[in-house]
Amino acid sequence: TNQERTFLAVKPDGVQRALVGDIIARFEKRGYKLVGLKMVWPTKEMAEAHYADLSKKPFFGGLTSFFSSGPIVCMCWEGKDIIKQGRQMLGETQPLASKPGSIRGDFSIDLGRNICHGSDSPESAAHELKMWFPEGVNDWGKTVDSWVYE
Ligand code: YYY
Ligand code: MG
Repeated sequence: TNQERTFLAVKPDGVQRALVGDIIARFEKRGYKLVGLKMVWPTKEMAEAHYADLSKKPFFGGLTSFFSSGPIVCMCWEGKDIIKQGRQMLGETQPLASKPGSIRGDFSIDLGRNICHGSDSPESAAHELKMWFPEGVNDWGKTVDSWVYE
């Protein structure tokens, strides 16, 4: 099946702007299962590890300072195609390219303040979940799944 898990996070700007509940509600209402949730204030080192693949980019310093500027909300969501669907629900990296109805399209204007993070592949999801949820997540059975999946 395409049942899988992804790492999604509300970045410091989304926390400051009180968008945590709205963002969680979107995934919850869509039918996905929340299996991990916690608030973490990343150190600069954690931000640099999280965005390690972008370390050569000119915006890396600003990005990692921003990402460690306040607490983030770390989530693990589970469900069919959640990695791709999660990216779709986030919107494009560029707010200008993000359609209304997506999180970035509804709430953001500038690239460096685009509210949310989502794993972009099965490999990055596994890597990011290991990094942010080393303690593991919760394997619980969601009883409405037979009304979400055919
Ligand atoms: O995965 P996603 O967040 O959509 O984009 P990435 O290409 O992984 O970049 C991570 C993060 O870096 C992006 O959300 C905003 C920021 N950023 C930037 O500030 N300037 C760029 N030219 C590209 C990305
Ligand atoms: Mg990315």
